[in-house]
Amino acid sequence: QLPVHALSSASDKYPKPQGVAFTYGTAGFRTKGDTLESTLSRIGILAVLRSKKLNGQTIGVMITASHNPAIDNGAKLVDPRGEMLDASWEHYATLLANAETTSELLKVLTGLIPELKIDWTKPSRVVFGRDTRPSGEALVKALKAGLEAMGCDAPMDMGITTTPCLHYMVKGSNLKQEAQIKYGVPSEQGYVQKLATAFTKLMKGKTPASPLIVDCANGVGAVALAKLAPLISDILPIRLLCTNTSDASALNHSCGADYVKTNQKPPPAVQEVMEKGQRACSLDGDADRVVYYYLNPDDGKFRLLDGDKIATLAAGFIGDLVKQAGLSDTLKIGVVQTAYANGSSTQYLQHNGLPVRCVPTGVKHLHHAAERYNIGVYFEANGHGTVLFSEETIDILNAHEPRSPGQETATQHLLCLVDLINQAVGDAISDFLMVEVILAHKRWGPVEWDQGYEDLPNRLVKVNVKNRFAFKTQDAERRLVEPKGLQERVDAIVNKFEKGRSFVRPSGTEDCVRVYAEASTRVGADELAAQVATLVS
Ligand code: 16G
Ligand code: ZN
Repeated sequence: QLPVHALSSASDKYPKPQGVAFTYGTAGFRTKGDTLESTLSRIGILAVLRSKKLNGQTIGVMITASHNPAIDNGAKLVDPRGEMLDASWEHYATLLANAETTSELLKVLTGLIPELKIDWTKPSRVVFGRDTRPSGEALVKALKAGLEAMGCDAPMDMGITTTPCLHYMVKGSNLKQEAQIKYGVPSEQGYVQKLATAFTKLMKGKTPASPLIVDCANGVGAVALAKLAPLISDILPIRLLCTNTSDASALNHSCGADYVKTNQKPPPAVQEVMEKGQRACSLDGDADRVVYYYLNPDDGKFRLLDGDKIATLAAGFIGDLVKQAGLSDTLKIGVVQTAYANGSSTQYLQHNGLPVRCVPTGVKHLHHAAERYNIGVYFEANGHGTVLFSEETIDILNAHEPRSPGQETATQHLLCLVDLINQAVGDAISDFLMVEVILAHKRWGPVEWDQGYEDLPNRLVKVNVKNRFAFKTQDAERRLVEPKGLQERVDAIVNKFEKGRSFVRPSGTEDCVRVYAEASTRVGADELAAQVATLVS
């Protein structure tokens, strides 16, 4: 059954580079773009297997390296409901990518098909897209070679698109016709239209907002916003900055969400035009992550409104709508964070009666935990996140018979939010539109939003170690179990600092260990991070 001949020639055309080991990690494969062709051809093979295994449902492949420099690239698979590839298959991705030769690849495949109980007669459907990186084109070619060799039925090329748009596509493609009509047309145009319509409905009767600055990281977000922004310009004027996608070296360079979060300052291009009190946000290179910020009207100081601030804003607002709709006994809201969430944000949420769960770093962990609530709000501090409404919740909202005009309006707002907020994965654009809706409804500017709680000073440091795999964690990465005895020594240091908290975890994307620390003062946080880092290195 295995098309040995076609697979051999595809594999010969894209030989695996020697002496490189690929790993399908937290964000799929990620490394220098020019080393990834063989990996992409094999992702093509795996995508077909995954689709056949799931009865011909559409699988997605996204080619991107997100916030990394332009020279990097990467790829990840998207499962039928628009979520990340099931963790149990990550291992097969790594296995295929590391087969040294064509014959080894065929051997691995020959073993996998019976092991995974794949019915070869099933159809396979795959949709793929890429960000603006120059290596993307060659990687698409390699991917197609793998897909074709496996006899994939007409794979769909979305061209240059954002990661969340690809996830939206995959989810939409797998819906039955009736559900699809409600969801929206599975195409880029369909997605843009869906967001614009929901946003327009939610902003009805609200005074047009003051202009929002959006830093597109010189990436694909600029392409997407060039289509969306004109549709909503009379409700929300958007000033697009860092939109240069023709100069590859500009991507994520001195701009973007990661720059802002890491350097705790606006990108130079934003700084130049930003006025005190004006709100701005920065996307990352594939537009699945967003952070807000502004300059304090009094002293001009930079103030970051990160993923934690977005989560608290969203959870508070949605919680109020649920109450106003008369559904607070029926619909339970929960917030999911990681260990990186600022301690103040967690305290603030708990104080406001919202249950909070902490899970390991990485979107897939947050997403799965958020699915357990009627309404699950999840954000990483770095700006990855979204709000999930369960199927049951959507049914309850649709069937709800409001007892007052107030209940009616709140219910309609909640249903519009389901459309505005990407239900497959976090979307920087959809997320900032949600923030804009909330600010407009509350008549808040960034200052009022920021007033909820004050972030504890914090510090993140990277420590190079001999073997990061020697560091094993538990309790959502908050405690080390190995190397033995190290956690006790971390605890002893932490105890010396007021409001001190610190944890050590191996990175899932780089060869290093990360140390996070927070304390009641700036000096304290820096000192705590430095002491724990010394202990680890
Ligand atoms: C990946 C994750 C991101 C996480 C980061 C942590 C996805 C789509 N991306 O980029 O959520 O914050 O890894 O990186 O899951 P680290 O393990 O190197 O600290
Ligand atoms: Zn990203």
